[in-house]
Amino acid sequence: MNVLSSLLAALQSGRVEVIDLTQPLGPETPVIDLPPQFAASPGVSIDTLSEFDDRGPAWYWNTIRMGEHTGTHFDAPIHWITGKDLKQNACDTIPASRFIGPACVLDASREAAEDADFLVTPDWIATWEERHGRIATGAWVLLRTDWSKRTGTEFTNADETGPHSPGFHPDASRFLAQERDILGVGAETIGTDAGQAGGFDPPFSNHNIMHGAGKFGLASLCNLDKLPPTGAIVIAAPLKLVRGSGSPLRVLALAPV
Ligand code: 23J
Ligand code: MN
Repeated sequence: MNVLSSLLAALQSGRVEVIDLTQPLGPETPVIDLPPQFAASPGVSIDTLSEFDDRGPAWYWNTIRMGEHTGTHFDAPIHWITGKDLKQNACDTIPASRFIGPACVLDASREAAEDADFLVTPDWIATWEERHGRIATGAWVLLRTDWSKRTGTEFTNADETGPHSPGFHPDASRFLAQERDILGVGAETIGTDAGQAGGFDPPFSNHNIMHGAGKFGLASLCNLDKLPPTGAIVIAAPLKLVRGSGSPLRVLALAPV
């Protein structure tokens, strides 16, 4: 059997399962809360064009309106000033082969439960690699924090000092972007940066460093607790928006059962 017929047989017999890493997308979807001097991301709005009525007697359909960076979404390098002049940096120009890669799942759920501002460091990644092997070529590096199990104010987790959610220390973003050959990083939080990263050097360090290196981001993922540390494959293909800086998308993992 060739590799694709083997894969199909494994999917159909249940030896490989499809895990949906995507949150529902609708008017209730939370959006990033930036400081008031910056443009706000609008929430999702959905308006019905017709629903088996005068406007369309046999069909139901809606219009959708939202920011590119809403819900479970993809960040392209063109999103950030550091990646704005790179080649093939937008949703419509990134080669489709770069949307699929092996998943490395970094489980920081225990640390994030103890400290909402927990940051992955290069040392912490070294410990992960001692246990699970070197981060694979072309990997999607997914940070499990169980943040997707939170809702409402627990998810945003803001106080008078701003949002508090886990993420990557700037040195960890640099390590992953420069010392490993990855597609990008994914997080369960509203964006790929830690809640407090607006005050890091550089601000929003993960965006700054990853996108400057031509790497991608995946935000608001879920079900990372259902993935093995290594061995799954992730498919994360954004809409082919012309000059798109990002896009909501369906993120799927293929995992051995
Ligand atoms: C704009 C400014 C800052 C951030 C973001 C967007 C995101 O997190 C995003 O969705 O890319 S941190
Ligand atoms: Mn984004």
